[in-house]
Amino acid sequence: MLDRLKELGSEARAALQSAADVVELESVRVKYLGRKSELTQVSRGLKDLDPDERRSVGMAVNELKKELGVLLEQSKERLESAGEASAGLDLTLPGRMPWVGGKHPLTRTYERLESIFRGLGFEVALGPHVEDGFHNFDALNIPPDHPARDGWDTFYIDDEALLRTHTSPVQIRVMESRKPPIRIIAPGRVYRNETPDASHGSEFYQLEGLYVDRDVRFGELKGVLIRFMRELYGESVNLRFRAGFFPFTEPSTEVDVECLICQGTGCSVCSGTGWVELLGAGMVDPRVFEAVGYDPGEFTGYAFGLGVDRICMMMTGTDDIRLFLENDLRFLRQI
Ligand code: FA5
Repeated sequence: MLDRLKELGSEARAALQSAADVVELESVRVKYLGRKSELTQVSRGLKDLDPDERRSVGMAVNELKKELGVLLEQSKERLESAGEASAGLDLTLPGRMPWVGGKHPLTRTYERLESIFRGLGFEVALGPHVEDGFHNFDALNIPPDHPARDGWDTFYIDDEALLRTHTSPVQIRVMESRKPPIRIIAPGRVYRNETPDASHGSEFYQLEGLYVDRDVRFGELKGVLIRFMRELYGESVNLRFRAGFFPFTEPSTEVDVECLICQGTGCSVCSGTGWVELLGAGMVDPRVFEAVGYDPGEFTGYAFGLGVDRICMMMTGTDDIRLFLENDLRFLRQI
């Protein structure tokens, strides 16, 4: 009996090792370890053997069952992983890096602007995107029949409500709620019903600045803007202050930066001029002070409004403003 068990063991080991797949392995298991297998029959017949033989054969049967059980598991693991590999899972391939998100270039630009202006003593104020005619126009010295209203192509929601066309209404809201001295920046999205092109969006970001106190002068405005531009673009940046017109500032100026996309040689972003307009500014008009209840004889101030998208274009070398709102990851990843 013991000799037969040895033979059976050798046969079973060979069969387990040579099984070509899990299906064949299962039939090997049934043949050597199943309920009708020879080994099970021997186990069942143990009770008919004399005590000495029963003990030695019993031990041999148990050891063989245990060994074959272990071999069976090992063969199963080997065949399963080979099956997965042939089904397309290659464990030796390098892993895929998870995508890491990042801040949008406009957000990063705004954060840079905010940090420069905070360093110059300005605090942040916010206002609503849906405005009324008083704050967006009237209080800024733009009455309903004023031709300057045409300069801001407005999206009206109804007779009274509109999408703000600039961040200047935040100036009014801040002055209505506080007394000078005031030194704020007001960032946010603005909306204009105009046809987009490489340097014009129909929705874009502005950053407003307002400083009101006694005896504020134009020279301070110029100094702050030059300091800001140099912090942003470096000491050697070329700027141009042009005379401008805004109903809410007098005198007014518009500030251009030499186009950093073409280095001033002319391209689609600067419309071939070599210069890009970045902001409008000026001394707050006395009529604006009157609209918010300040005494223009006592207070003076300056205000400015920057185009954040245009600044971002110059900082990142982007030659089309529309790319910022398309959210094409192939573009955003390059910045
Ligand atoms: C204004 O909106 C004034 N509120 C700015 C101001 C504030 C003047 C305070 C004086 C005192 P303007 O329309 O020029 O002005 O816009 C200001 C800046 O926003 C521009 O210099 C430009 O950088 C940017 N900008 C204007 N229109 C667009 C547009 N369609 N797309 C992208 N940026 C624009």
